[in-house]
Formats: sequence, C-alpha cells, structure tokens
Amino acid sequence: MTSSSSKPRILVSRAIFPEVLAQLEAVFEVEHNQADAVWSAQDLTARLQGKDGVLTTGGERISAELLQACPQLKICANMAVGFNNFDVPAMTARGVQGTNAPDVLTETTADFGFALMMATARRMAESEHFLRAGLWKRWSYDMFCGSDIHGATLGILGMGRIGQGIARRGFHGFGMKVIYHNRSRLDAGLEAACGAQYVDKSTLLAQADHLVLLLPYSAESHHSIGAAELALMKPTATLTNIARGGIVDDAALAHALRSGQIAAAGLDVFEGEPQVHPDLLTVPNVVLTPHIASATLNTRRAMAQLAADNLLRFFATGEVLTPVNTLGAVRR
Ligand code: 8YV
Repeated sequence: MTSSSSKPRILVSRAIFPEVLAQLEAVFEVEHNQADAVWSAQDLTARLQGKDGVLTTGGERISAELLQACPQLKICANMAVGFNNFDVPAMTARGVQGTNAPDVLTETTADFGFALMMATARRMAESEHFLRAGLWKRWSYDMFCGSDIHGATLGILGMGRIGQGIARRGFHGFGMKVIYHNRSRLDAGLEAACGAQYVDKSTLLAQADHLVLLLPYSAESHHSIGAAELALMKPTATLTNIARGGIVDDAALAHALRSGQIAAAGLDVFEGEPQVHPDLLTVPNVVLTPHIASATLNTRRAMAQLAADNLLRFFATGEVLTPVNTLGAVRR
C-alpha cells in the first residue's frame, strides 16, 4: 500500500471514456486531459511532476529523459497493445512498471486488418473517389478490376495474436492458403488452428498474393519492408500494414505503388504519423486510414478499462494484469 495516507497522484494524458476516468477519480488524485489538448514532451514532463502513475496512449513517449525528470513515477499504463512509445530498459532500470493492453483488441483489430486487405485488393477507396468525382459514366469490363481474396495466398509477417486472428479469418472464412514468417515458429497446434505454414521471409514475400504486416515496432523491425523486399513481391500483390509506421519505408512503398512493382497497399499506420508521406497521398492505388484498427467503442472502452485496472491493481496490491517488464522490487 502507499506509505502515506494521501491518495496516489495519477495523470491521464489524453481524453478517455468518462466512466473509466470516474473509476480512477474515486481512488486517486487525478489530473486529466479531457479537453484532449496537444501536449509536447516538455508539457508531459511538467504535468508528470509529483505524479505516481500515468495512463498513456500509444502517442506519448516515455523516454529515459522523461523518466529522469520524473523520479516519483512508478507506473505507466499504456492504452495500447504496442508499447514502442516506452523506453522499457530505462523504465526497468528505474523501477518503473510498464503495462500494455493486449487481448481485448485482438479480434477487432483482426477484423479491420482483413477489411483493409479486402478494400485494397478490390480497390474500394479508389473506385469510391472515382464515383464521388462524377467520373462514372458507364460500365466497362475491366473497370476497377482487382484481385481475389478467396483462394489466394495470404502472407503474414509477424504471427502474434492479431496475425493469428487474420490467418484464421483467411483460412476458415475465405479458403486462403496461409503462409507466415515470425521470429519464432508457432507450435503445431496453433499452426493447425490457423491453417498456417511457416516459411522464410523471402519465400513469404515472393509467394504472398496479399501480405499483411503485424510486427511489433523496434529498431530491429525498422524498415522491414523497403525497396529490396518490395522488389521480391509479385506485381499483382497487395501489402497491408496495421502494425506500426516505420516497419515500412513509406517513400520506397510509394515508389513501388507508382511504378507498378506491387498492385496496391492498405495502410492504417505511417512513419511519423499523423503526418503522411506526401507521395502516398498522390498515388491512387493505396487505401489510407488514420490508425483506427482497434476503433470500435466496445474495444476502445475495454482498452481504457484494462489500462485503468492496471493502475488500480498496482496501487492496491503491487501487482498488475498485463506487465511489459519485470521489476526486482515493487515501488508504491
Ligand atoms: C491504439 C494500437 O489505438 O494498441 C495499439 O498498439 O496501435 C492502437 O490500438 C493506438 O496505439 C493508440 O493508443
């Protein structure tokens, strides 16, 4: 338990569901940002002075510098499954607990990834723009012909929970052949449940009709798909990224789309988002969405609740539900 009788002080760095905020306010002294003001790294550091915990979204960076400037901070609870916004080694070195929000978004995000892949393959955005622009004058046999999903080869790079969700959809729902590459191979039972076959990365790139990226972002996965990898793909292939910006070299991708090296792309995440590489905004054969793969009300509420539950549990017991690091001794 906290050593003093005063309530732990918590910062909630972005607007969240009022009912989740109310649960935190019942237990903690909370500074919130329900106005959803844009805070710089300096603003965040200033707001974190004297705070014991913070609820972040994937957009707030918890860096070594910030941790050094906020020595009272004990826990950072991310309302996202990805936690590349956390400097985890620096957090661990300073005894700061990190948590993320896995599982509650898996199926929603897999739904979206599959939808984005289909929209990309069937040219839904491009044809809608054409219609809205008043350019649809008559039917023609090859107008907006795309490529089939059913029976095609689905390639998945990064076979975690969401990758497996997409594989299951493709295999069971659309009769796709599923191939994947991952740092470690799944066990035979999971492979069978997904109907997925492990291949090396070059085989994945060369054979996939529809490649979906689900890698966590790190220095190691930076530009996992660049000019060299795009050159290995089929000219008829599509690429869908719902993982993180920076996994794809966006400039190289825009070039590959414009030159017809691959057929189309569906992107929910971007290098330096919310900025989008200007070349991606002018190529027609790309579907662009603003990082919304987990965006259903039920799922976003569950993500916020899990982040809040991690804070509540931590200050009550020293335990958390979904840790991203292991600490020697718990500070409360
Ligand atoms: C979040 C995500 O919406 O969970 C993740 O890792 O990318 C999204 O679901 C985003 O990070 C904002 O927190």
